[in-house]
Amino acid sequence: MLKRITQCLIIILLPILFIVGFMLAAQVARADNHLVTNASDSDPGSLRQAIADASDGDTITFNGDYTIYLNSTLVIDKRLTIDGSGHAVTVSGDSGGDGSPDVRVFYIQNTAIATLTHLSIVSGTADYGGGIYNNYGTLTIISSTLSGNSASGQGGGIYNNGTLTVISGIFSGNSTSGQGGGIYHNMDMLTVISSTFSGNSSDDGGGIYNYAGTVSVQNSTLSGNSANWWGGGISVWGGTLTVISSTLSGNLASDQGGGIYTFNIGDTVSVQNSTLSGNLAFDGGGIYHEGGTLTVISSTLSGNSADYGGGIEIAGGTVNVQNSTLSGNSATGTTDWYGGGAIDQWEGISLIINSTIVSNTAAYSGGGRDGLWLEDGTMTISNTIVAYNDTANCTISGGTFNGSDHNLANDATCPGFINSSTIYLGPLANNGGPSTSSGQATFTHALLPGSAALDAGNDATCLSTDQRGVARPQGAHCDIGAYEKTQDQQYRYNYLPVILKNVGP
Ligand SMILES: [Ca+2]
Ligand SMILES: [Ca+2]
Repeated sequence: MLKRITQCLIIILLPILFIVGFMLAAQVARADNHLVTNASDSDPGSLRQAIADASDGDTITFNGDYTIYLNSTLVIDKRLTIDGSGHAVTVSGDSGGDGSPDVRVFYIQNTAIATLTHLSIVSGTADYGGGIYNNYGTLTIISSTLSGNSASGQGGGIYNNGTLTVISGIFSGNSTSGQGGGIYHNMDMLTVISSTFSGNSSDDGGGIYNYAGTVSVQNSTLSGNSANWWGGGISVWGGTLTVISSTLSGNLASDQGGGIYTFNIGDTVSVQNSTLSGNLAFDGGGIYHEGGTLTVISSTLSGNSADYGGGIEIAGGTVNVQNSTLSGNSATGTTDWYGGGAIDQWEGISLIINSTIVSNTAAYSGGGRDGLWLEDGTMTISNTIVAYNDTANCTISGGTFNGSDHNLANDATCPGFINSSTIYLGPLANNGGPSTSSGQATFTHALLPGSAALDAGNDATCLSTDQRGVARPQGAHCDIGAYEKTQDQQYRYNYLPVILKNVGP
């Protein structure tokens, strides 16, 4: 009987074992590794030969540090990983390495699912996508650098038509005379995570240009990028842009939108837990918004500068500013056209809730226009501090201003506001909250003991947390502004002088 059972098991199991063994062998075959053993562009052992030899699903690695000067573009048309980890691998579009770029580096076909990891992609040049052209493929770039690539048309670093994911990427010194110094993104999906864009340049969208696609920028830094016209950091023409836990600093647009430019009526732009600082433009130093919907949540705009709209220029559409801090922005234009240190609203609809708008300035020779300048459209404000903005917190020269819901100013220029001389605020500082790409939280102005903003908000209209994520209300009621003071902080501030007194010799 036992022998019978054993025979049966063998008859059943053997074919299964054969099939499993065959599948494993096939899988091993599908995941072949190809080793690049030299820096040549055509010999056996070259990257080009490895790409030609590779089957779908294979991986190419390197056995040393190589700088590969391409004589023509490398084309990827299959599922393939090129992995330079463990070595310094540079793939250059400069044929002959004579310092003069000649060809695009990578072309990704629509049949490709490509991963490029731990590579430097440099000195490529083309009409579209100097470093990489993604022709409706799926491309993932990890821990790689694109630098010094250029395009005469669009996309200095990358022209992307497909699905592109960039993780821990560095884009530096890429350029185009058209749109998208770092990346030109067309229609599809672009996700940028933990990456840096610096010193990229274009006419429109110094760092990133989004044409009607979906773009998500997370935990990333865009600094020192520039545009001859629009969007020093990022430019949006239709589509969706979400900026989360990121930093846009020191970007320049010679016309509109130093940090971000958003123009089209279909735009949906959201800036969350992010910092825009020291960006510069002619119009809209931090952000220029003309169409669609812009939402700024739990973010700080500081030290941005433009002739008008130092922090934000609202030229149309809808703008929501929630739990955000606009501090130390400046409108530098002196003639009658200019002003709006924090915000200039030319038209459109704005809704500002639980925000702190302080220490902004305008150089307008007629005086005023330092904080909020409403020229037309509708501006509705609640639970917000607009204070210490040089000579005038609000300048209303047109439109409809709704300011009667628990707002504070330290002058009488904002209709409906409570005019208070006791809005005690701490300096712009890291007062906690979720971390951003800078390694710090977005900066806020703390409420100091005795501030008229404490427990003076409207519990029915205040937001459920403050800029830092602290739940509202703390104490009896919501506080006014972007910062809700906790009881612990009350204790610390009250007793700090006593402690200091006992520390001395
Ligand atoms: Ca060359
Ligand atoms: Ca409170």
